[in-house]
Amino acid sequence: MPKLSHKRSKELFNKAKRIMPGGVNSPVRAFKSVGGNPIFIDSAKGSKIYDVDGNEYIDYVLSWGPMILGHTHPKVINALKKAAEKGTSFGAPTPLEVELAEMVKKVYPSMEIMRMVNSGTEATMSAIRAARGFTGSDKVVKFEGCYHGHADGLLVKAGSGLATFGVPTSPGVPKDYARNTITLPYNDLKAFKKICEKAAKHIACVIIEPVVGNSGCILPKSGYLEGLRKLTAKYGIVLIFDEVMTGFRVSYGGAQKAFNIKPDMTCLGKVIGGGLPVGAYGGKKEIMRMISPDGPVYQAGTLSGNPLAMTAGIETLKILARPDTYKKLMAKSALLEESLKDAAKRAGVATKFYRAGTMFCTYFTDKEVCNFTDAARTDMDKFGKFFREMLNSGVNIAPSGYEAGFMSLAHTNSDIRKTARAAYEAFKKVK
Ligand code: HOZ
Repeated sequence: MPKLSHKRSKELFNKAKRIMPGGVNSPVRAFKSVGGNPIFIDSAKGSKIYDVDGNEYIDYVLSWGPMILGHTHPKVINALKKAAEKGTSFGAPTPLEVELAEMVKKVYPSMEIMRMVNSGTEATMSAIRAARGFTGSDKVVKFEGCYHGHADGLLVKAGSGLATFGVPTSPGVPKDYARNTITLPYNDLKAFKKICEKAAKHIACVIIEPVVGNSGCILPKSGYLEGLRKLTAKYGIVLIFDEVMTGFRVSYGGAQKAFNIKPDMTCLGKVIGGGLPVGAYGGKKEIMRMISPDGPVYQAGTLSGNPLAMTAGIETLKILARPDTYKKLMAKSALLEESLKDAAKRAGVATKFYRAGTMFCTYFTDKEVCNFTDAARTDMDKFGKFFREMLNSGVNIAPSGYEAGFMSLAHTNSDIRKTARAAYEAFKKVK
């Protein structure tokens, strides 16, 4: 297949490198671990994105998850146009934020009280602050390979953004902060039990991606999340589900619905902003009533509850609430799974494919991937080659073997067939 031209993207990347770190505003976008130059995007529609050189790609990055309806959904765009004409930011309450919060609570009843913020990073750091304020303890337990945004203290063994570049923990995080973060292997209940027995009174909370989306797509072993729930309840530790990625993706009600676990607190982002910058954190009344001005734990934001972001979220959730939406999303995701597994098998390349609802990942390995160590042992060189072949065939997957892929409502069976054909050719070259 002839190579696609990326002339304009290359020129822009060279320009960008002179003015931004690595030429990007978020590290994984720089393509460093997969080789080549990032493509600069001009526009997007439905399941496709278009780069500045006029190339078309079937998109499985979907802005790293939020575009579950597909890009530029007319209902979202029209509502945004109307909302923009009324004002883009007021720094004051609006009916929209109440409407979105009520819509979210309907699907995530564990979020009895919630607050809107501007990103997943803000949601997780604020949830942890609330848990610390509530318990009076400082320590946080997180799991290797789980990413909870880039707040100090959470950048410890934090999966994709760091793992892609081989840095387990970021410099610039004071040792005193990192000291309060206890990191354990994911899917290892014994390790968690041990730490509870040793240090429960110092632990404010446990934060977890219930399905790890920042080391590919790692599923919880049967009984693992239930075990965490039981132990945290026993020891009075706040259990925080970081559903920024899994929310509305693993199922309509997220991982908590799919695995039937009620966390004390939940963080959302991505999908609930319909492609605009949004995060939300919420949970049990008694914890959330600690937040200012109800309580003493301070957290604020000029753009929090922004009317445009709320509008995009509301329109997205309205469509997600339709009775047939998830049936369609799950059928498309299952078809992609079946087609990619079949392509790898026919090409004779060893891969493991994992899927949780509309999130998925292909690892180049013949061994099961149950935690970050397993993910790091998979063949990332093969992944890089596979990525480049797919891109050249017009299929955009995440530029890191530590990231998940996503399905949208806009993907057609023909997109999926084209993806499977491209994957078969790419798998043959990778072998
Ligand atoms: N590692 C981030 C998502 N899991 C990357 C986000 C971005 O570059 O936009």
